[in-house]
Amino acid sequence: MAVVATKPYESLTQETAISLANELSLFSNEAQLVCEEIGDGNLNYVFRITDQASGKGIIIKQALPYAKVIGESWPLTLKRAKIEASALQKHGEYAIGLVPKVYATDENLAITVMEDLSHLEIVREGLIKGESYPKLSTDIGEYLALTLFNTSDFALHPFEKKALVVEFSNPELCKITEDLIFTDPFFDHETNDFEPALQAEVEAIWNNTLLKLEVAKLKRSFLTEAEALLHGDLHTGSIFASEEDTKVIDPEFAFYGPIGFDVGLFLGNLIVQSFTREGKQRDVIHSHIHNTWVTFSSKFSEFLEQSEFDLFNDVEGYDAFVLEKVFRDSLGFAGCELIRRTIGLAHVKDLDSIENQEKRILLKKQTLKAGELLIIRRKEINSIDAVIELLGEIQQ
Ligand code: SR1
Ligand code: MG
Repeated sequence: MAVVATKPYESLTQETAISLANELSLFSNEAQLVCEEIGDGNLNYVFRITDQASGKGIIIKQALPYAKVIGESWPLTLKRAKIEASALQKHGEYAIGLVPKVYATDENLAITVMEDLSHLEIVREGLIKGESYPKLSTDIGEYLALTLFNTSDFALHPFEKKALVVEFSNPELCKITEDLIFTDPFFDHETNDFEPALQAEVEAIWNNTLLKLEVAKLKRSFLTEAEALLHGDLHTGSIFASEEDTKVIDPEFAFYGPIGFDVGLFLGNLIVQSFTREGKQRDVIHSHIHNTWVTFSSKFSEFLEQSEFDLFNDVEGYDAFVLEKVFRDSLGFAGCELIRRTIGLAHVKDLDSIENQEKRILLKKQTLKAGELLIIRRKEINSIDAVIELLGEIQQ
């Protein structure tokens, strides 16, 4: 992989992105390159460069020195581009075929040049249209087990693991999560954004001291537990898929944190779909919720049994203890994700695109209720089936 240190930072344009692709010799001399900016996320530019002659493409993703969703008033470190490229490579060592290939990086320009995944679709968009992605939960369950186990103390020498903790120190992006997922939605904060019809539910959250105590515990886990190299933002907008293929993108929030955070964010985003769907369509999502946990936990426990670094892995009950902690953390983090995606700064299209106001508000209320119950009851919910039952009770 080329690591190029070229000019000082400047925002790419479609023209300069093509020049860069030529400089990197990623296309033949005969290539007829065209470029479009396709980024629809909150933070970065994404340029797709295609050779019209061969149809071959690449992606150049560039971090902006501020959060695109807010503007220049919210400055943001460019170091996140390096974190993202390094996390794609580290996770790609283990989750083979489940992350895009990185062709080049340039720290000065804050870019990652990578595989074009245009033949796939962003999972959030597909799910909203009713796609079922039959391989999604098996692939993501495996991705989670492979990346989280292999970057943890269960798989690495303590020196190697602690060096990675330093390499992936990502304070500014973590602060976004600390604020937007764990703090602001639970207080009357200016970043919050909710429909007036939810005022009573939102105020009930702000006044719920039991809920806030549990969120404080979850935030403390996020702040202090350096268990594994997380993706850090594993929602359905960070996954490309088709019927056959799944690729996890966008790990710019990567850092060493609690394993349940990645699992919980993914489950939380599936749970949103459980609310927006009905009948058999909803059953598809419930199978994905079930299968994500079953695939992740069975793989993780298989790996744990073979771990060379933890002499306690044969001790009766240890495996169950580790997985129970991850399960309960996951439920709590999923709950926080559900609440922040409904009333915080960064919403999800799954809910916001519902045109019928009555229906949209009802589903948002249900989503908030699920978030609250997952957080508060996470110590009593004993299985993934019990999570699905809880959703059913809220949906009645
Ligand atoms: C200002 S960033 C808002 C959200 O977008 C990212 O994808 C993360 O989920 C973050 O919380
Ligand atoms: Mg993102």
